[in-house]
Amino acid sequence: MSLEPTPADRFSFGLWTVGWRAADPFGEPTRPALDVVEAVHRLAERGAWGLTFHDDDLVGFGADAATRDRQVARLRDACAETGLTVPMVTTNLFSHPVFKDGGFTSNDRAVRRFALRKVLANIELAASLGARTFVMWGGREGAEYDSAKDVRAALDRYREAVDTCCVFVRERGLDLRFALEPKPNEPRGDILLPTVGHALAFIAELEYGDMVGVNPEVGHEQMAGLNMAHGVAQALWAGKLFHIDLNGQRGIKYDQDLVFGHGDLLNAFALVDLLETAGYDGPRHFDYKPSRTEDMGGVWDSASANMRTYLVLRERAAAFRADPEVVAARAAAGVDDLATPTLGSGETWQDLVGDPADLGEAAAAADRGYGFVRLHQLALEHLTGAR
Ligand SMILES: [Mn+2]
Repeated sequence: MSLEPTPADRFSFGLWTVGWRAADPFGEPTRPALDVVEAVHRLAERGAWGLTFHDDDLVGFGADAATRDRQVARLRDACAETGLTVPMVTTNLFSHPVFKDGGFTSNDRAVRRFALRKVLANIELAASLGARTFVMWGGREGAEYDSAKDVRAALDRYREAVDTCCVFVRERGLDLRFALEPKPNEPRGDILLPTVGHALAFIAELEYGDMVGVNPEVGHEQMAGLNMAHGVAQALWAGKLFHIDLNGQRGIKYDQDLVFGHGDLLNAFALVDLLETAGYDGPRHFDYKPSRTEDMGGVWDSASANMRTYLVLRERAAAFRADPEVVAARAAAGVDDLATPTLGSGETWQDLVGDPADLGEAAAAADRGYGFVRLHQLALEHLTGAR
C-alpha cells in the first residue's frame, strides 16, 4: 500500500484549516492570509481530492454580488485546472456579532430568519459547485446560563430550520444531504446536540430525517471524554455517517484541532480500521488547525502529515487484520462470535425462560479469560511497527 496520497483516497481539507491565520483569544495572527486559488493548487499538488469551505471563508461576510461571483469563478477555475473537487460546503453562523446567541436557535427571531436566509443561499452555491454534502455545525447554538435558554423550544426551532432546508433541497431538486456536526462546548458554554448520540436522536425527530446524517469530529467527541470510534460505529450502524472530520485531541480540554493522529493515536488506529472495513466511501475530511507556531511551510507540512498519518494507519490496520496471530487472538477473544444472533433461528423468548439460578452453558464463562489485553498489545505492536 502506498503512503503517497492520491485523489482516490478522497482526502479533503477545509479552506479555514490551512487558511487559519492563527489568531487565538490571547494573541494576534502569526501568518498571512491565504488565497483560495493558492490553497487549491497547494492541496492538489500534495495529493488531496477536495476543498471545503464556509461561505464567509470564500467570499467574506456581506460581500456584494460582484465580489461573490468573482471569488466563486476563481475557485471554479482553480478546481478545473487542478482536478480538485468541492465535496462539501458549510455555513458560518458563528462569527458575526448577530450570531452571539446562535443562528437557528437565537432567542431573537429576526436572527433566526436571517440565519436561514444565509444558509439557503449557501445551499444553492454548494449544489452549483457539485457538493453532495452540506455540513451544519451549530457552534453558537447553545447557552452559558440554564435560565437563558428554553432548550425544548430551541430544539423545536432547530428542527424547524433543518426541516425547512430539507424542503428547499427537495423543491429545488438538488442532490445534497445534510450532516450535523456535534460538539459539546466552545464557543458556547454548552452547545445543543453535544455528541453523536444527541444528534442521532434529534435526526429521528425530523420530517425528512432520511436526508440528514452526522459529521462526527474526532476532537469534538474526545472533548466530551467519549470514544470517537464508538460514536462513528453507531453512526455507521444507523446508516448516518454522511461525512467525517478527522483531527487530533489530547483529552478533555479546549478544542485543540491537532493533526490527525497527534492526539489519541490508538483510537485513531481503531477509527481508520473501522472506516476501512465498514464500507465507508465518503470523504476523509481534515478539520484541523496548523499550530500557531508554524510558518506557511509548516502549514503545508501539517496538511501532508494528516494524509500520511491516515495512510500509515490504513496500512498498519490492514497488517494487523492479516496477521495470523491476530486472527487467532480475535477468535480466542470471541470478537467475531458477537455477530451470531443470541436467539437461534425459529427461537423465541419461550426457549429462554427457565430457572435463573441455572447458569447452563454460560457456567464456563465465569472462568474464561478473553485475552483482550493480548489482542490490544498486538494492535499496539502493529501500530508502532514492532511487528
Ligand atoms: Mn469540524
